[in-house]
Amino acid sequence: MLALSDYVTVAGDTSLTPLEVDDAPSYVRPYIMRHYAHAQALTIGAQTYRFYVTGPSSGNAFTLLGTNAPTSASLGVLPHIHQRHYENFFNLKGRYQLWAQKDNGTQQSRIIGPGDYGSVARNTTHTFQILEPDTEMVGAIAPGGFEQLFFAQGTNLTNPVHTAYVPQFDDETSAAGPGADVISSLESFDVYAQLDFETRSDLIDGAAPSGTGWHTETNDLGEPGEPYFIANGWGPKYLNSAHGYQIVAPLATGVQTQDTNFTMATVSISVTPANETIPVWKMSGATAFQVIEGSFAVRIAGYDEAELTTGDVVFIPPGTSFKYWSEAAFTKVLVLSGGHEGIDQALIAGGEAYDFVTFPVNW
Ligand code: KMP
Ligand code: CU
Repeated sequence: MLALSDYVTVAGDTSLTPLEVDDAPSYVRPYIMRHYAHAQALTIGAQTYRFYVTGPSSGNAFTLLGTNAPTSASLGVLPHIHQRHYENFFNLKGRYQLWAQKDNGTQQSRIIGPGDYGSVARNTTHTFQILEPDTEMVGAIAPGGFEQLFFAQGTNLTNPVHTAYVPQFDDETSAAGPGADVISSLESFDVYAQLDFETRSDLIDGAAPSGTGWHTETNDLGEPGEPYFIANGWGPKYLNSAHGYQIVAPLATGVQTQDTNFTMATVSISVTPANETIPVWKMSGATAFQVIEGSFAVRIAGYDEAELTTGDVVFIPPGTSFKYWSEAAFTKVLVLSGGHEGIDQALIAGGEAYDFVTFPVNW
């Protein structure tokens, strides 16, 4: 039996449970996970996967995973479809190629560089290939739980150094994912192999088919169910000026994700003006932030303030009060939300259309 004093926190510690964890919790609670944390790291060929948010840690809202891998001469996974999961591909660093094709639609391919995004709705054939030595793909998959596939496929990695991926001294180690026999056996994990899919290689200026204006023209969010791609800075943007400046660039909204119940955006945050209060948020859905650049401070009700830098993740359960601000002149984060009314949508509703990726000069 616990004595009352067991519940009393020591001086200076405002929480019963530390905020920082090494693996995604098995139940819904606030937490911070550092970039390259253990995060149930596993390898599939040359790729190292980490799971920053999982089905259990998010109440099945979404999975947030990181894939670090070297340049590869082959596809990272054989072409496949998911019937239940919507996959969002973001690039934290390096470069990869993404292919996506819906039903009998045109096969799309893009070179996805830092800050670029590709949207792969359900029932879209897709695959990818890693193109640069220091590449990190960010995968945001809704609903949560898709990580079970990787837990079943991967080899657990012990990595006290927290190295991004395991150096491959052996040319025999396949950069590719599972073979045709294995990928065809994964239907219980919502993976349906599309072994007849032939990846097009006729890219011009990083895109196929030609004429998409990739990285030269603006990108819109797509029609529901259709693959679409948003180059870094080329998508729609909104300026929220309520407490300092925030530029919201939506990547997927309820219009696209529909009943997979998810939204995703980047938010660029200025310093806080002198004498400005920092607002308290309480969202109805799960919220996760992953830092892309800068220094992101967060204070969750009942916990000490925490400081996050590139790649670090904070997860905030529905109905939990929190505030955040930037400790750097420019901080950019990826924001994932369960439901259709995430913090990205709230910031857009309180903002106005804006054509720039940088803040105005004056308050
Ligand atoms: C087998 C698979 C998948 C896989 C790797 C495999 C799969 C899948 C992904 C994926 C990887 C990175 C992301 C998003 C998705 O990898 O189905 O950011 O979607 O070995 O079946
Ligand atoms: Cu997939």
